[in-house]
Amino acid sequence: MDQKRILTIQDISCVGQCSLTVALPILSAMGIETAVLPSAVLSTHTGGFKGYTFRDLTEDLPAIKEHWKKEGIKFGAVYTGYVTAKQLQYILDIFNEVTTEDAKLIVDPVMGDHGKLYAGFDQDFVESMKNFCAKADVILPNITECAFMLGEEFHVTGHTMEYVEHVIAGLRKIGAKNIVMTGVEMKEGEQGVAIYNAETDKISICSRPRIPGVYHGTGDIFSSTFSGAYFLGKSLEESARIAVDYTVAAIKTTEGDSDHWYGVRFEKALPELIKMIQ
Ligand code: PXL
Repeated sequence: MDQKRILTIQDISCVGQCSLTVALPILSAMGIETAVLPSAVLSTHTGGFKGYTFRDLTEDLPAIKEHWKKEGIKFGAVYTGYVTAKQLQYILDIFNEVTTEDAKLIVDPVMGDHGKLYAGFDQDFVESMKNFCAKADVILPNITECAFMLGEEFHVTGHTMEYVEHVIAGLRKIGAKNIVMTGVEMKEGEQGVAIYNAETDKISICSRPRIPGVYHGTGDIFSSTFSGAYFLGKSLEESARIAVDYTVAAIKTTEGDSDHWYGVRFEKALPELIKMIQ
């Protein structure tokens, strides 16, 4: 069986343009066969809607893995997003038992943004996620998630090179290998990512002019695009650059559209993504 497929594990927020409803179309547009494992099903995401439903699918994970094993199904990479603490061990079992030998584990440690943890996440989860990140080939935390994993205060801006180096050193101490930190603002009016390449032991920065406003779900757009480009064999730095450029293109589709507060119209920018990876 052709095993060149990626597995992404995160929730389905039925409405809200985040997690699986973003990852699947992005990876598909990049020409990648994508298998999905929903960690939970929510009526909407938790970032601004009230009274959402939440169906936890944790106990389905082991049986799903057993079925894939029986069928001889394997994955060339696993990319994880919004998951629960108990699922982390099940996900490691999946990674150990149903992936090809050279498979990569790409972890977006989804748990917070803008200096706060998302609803339902606590310090215990942060500790579990730190252990999980140590098993990953690449981690994709935003600056809030970095601060929580280091047990430090969150800085909105003023991310000097010394600060970036300090955070990367802290994450490496936890056991992280390759790191792409998002939401880095080193220069006034710019925003981007800091990339630590474990092979070359070098840090590089990729930034673009900052688009004012708060745009929900852009972390998932970034991580999905990064995972796709990396799975296609592009370098860490090139994958991060493509992901930055597509995220910016996706934000531009929704710039100034206050009616569309819950996500960005990334679908409109998919033709640009297809061109970017050619
Ligand atoms: O975008 C991250 C995310 C994923 N899934 C759910 C969320 C969020 C952020 O709020 O609520 C359910």
